[in-house]
Amino acid sequence: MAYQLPELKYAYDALEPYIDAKTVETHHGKHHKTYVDRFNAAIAGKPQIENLSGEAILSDLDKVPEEARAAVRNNGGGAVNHSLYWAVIGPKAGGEPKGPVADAIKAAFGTFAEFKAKFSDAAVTQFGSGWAWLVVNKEKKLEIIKTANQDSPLSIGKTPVLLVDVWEHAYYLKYQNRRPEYVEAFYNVINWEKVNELYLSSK
Ligand code: MN3
Repeated sequence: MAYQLPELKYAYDALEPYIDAKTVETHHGKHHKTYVDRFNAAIAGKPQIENLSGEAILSDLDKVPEEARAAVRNNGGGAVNHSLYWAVIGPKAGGEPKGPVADAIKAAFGTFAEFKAKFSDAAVTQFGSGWAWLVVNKEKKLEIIKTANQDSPLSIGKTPVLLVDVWEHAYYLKYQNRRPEYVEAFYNVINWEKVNELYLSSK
C-alpha cells in the first residue's frame, strides 16, 4: 500500500494572510508530493517495510535495508512530516490552546507565553533547513525540540503533536529571509483542537 499524499482540507488561499496561497500550492502539490513519490519508490519491493505505515517505518529505521535507509529517512520524513503539518494548521484557527494539552503546556512551560517564546526560539534558531516540534517524550511530558532536514522525532522515540516547517520553501515567497515573521504568523493558523487530539492519542 503506497503512502498517499493527503488532500488538503482547506483551499490554498485559506491560510491567507499568514501563509500565502502560492506557497501552500507549491509546498503541498510539488514539495510534499515529491517526498511522497520518492518515499514510495524507496520502499517499493522491500517486504520488511513496504506494508508498514510511514510512522511505523520512521519509528524503527533499523528495519530499513541499509541501502534504502537514507532515502527513507529523508523522503519518508518529508512525506509524514508534511502530512502532519497540513493537519495541525488551518483557517479560523490560532488563539490559545484549550483542554488537556493546554494544561500540559502550562505544566511543562509555565505559561502559554513562555511556551510560545521557547517554540519560536527553536524555530528561528534551527540552522538551515528543518523543523521545530512540540513532542511528547518517553516520560509522557511535553518537550520542544528541533530537527534538521526531514528527520522525525518518531525516530528518537518522541511523538509529535505540533510542528513548524522552517525550510525556506515554507515561507520564502512571502517572507523572504524574515523567518521570525513567518514563525510569529504561524500561531494564527495553529489548529489547537487537532493538537489536543494528537496529545490525547499519544498517551
Ligand atoms: Mn516543507
